[in-house]
Amino acid sequence: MASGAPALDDLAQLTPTLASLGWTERLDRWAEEVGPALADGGGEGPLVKGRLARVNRGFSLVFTGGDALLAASGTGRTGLGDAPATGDFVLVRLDPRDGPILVALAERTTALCRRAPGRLPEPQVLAANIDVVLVMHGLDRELNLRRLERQLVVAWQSGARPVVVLTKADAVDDPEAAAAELTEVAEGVEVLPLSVVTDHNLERLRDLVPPGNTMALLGVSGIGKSTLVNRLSNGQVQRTGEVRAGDHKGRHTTVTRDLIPLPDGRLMIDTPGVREIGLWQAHDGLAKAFPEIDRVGTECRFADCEHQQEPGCAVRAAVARGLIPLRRLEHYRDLLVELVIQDDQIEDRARRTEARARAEAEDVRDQVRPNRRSRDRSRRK
Ligand SMILES: Nc1nc2c(ncn2[C@@H]2O[C@H](COP(=O)(O)OP(=O)(O)OP(=O)(O)O)[C@@H](O)[C@H]2O)c(=O)[nH]1
Ligand SMILES: [Mg+2]
Ligand SMILES: [Zn+2]
Repeated sequence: MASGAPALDDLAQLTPTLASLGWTERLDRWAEEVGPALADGGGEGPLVKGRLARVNRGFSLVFTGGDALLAASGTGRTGLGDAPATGDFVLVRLDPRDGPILVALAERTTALCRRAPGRLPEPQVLAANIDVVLVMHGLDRELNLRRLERQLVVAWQSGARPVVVLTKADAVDDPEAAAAELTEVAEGVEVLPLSVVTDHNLERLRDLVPPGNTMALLGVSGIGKSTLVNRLSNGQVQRTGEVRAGDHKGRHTTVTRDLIPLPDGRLMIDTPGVREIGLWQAHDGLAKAFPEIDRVGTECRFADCEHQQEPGCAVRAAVARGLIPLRRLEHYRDLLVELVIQDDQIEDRARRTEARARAEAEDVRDQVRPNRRSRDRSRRK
């Protein structure tokens, strides 16, 4: 946080009620349901409702409507199944001895999810319970269509509504022309050139996102995610960083995922820039991000046609007739292959986990059996 900037927990005062955090009656019913079960679990102390504003290693900042508190949230201590994520609706127990502990996560309505970095096929939730994903690109650099398409797959898969934001509109002569170029790759998605220098389209962004909604910001480092948060906060809330002069690369200024309430009643989840976002189980998102291929694909001879060499492929026919650009089909196929390989990896892992569990169960049986025999023998005596 920049010096003089309010700390994230000070911003909690901008959401004086649970409702202003996005808490709903559905969540009240959930809390009523799980509350008694948690009490039976043996813990002591009252339960408090809230929303996760930042997840640190072992501890999370929780907004509770007016105040913020720091709760232990390491899965080891809390017994939570899922890893908590920024934007989660939660219950915190105020344990008289151990202090606040995160004890329950509500089922997410939406989740912006990527494949976690590393070898194992695992998901990582970047932002939970969001209404809109701002897929952001900077007009100060060349537009990378493949990156945008990949991000749109991830954004659609979240269940929230994607909006493409082209930042630094003041850096080019004709930002609307840049937006118009994207109609082909962003069918059904609003594309909004935006500038925090001239305030171009800030009102339009507000029109697109009703107060009370939560937006997640997605994009590479240095494109102005945190700058937009600051502009809409009317002040310095997030630290921002200059881009490198030569190649306009950012410096990875933001390192945490933060839920930031805005004075106008909207909420934003600022995220660290990611260069290439890994897909996680995103077949639906792929269909929504490539709607023209999905539509024509229903006419392929085989229902599981991958539009490669299969006979009777309507998509390749549409490409041959110039109705779908080859570039679109090629990228679609690359992303599909990535997802199919991932499906195999997940299945493989599940199979191995099951085999290991079976082997362990047999081990236990082998260890128990001699004891049982000796007990039987002693009984016979
Ligand atoms: N000209 C211009 N510059 C902008 C605009 N928005 C952001 N910038 C500049 O872009 C640079 C990077 O902005 P940040 O907000 O730190 O970028 P970020 O996306 O949060 O980057 P990370 O936190 O590293 O992921 C800063 O120097 C901003 O002043 C804009 O609308 N116009
Ligand atoms: Mg930032
Ligand atoms: Zn096909």
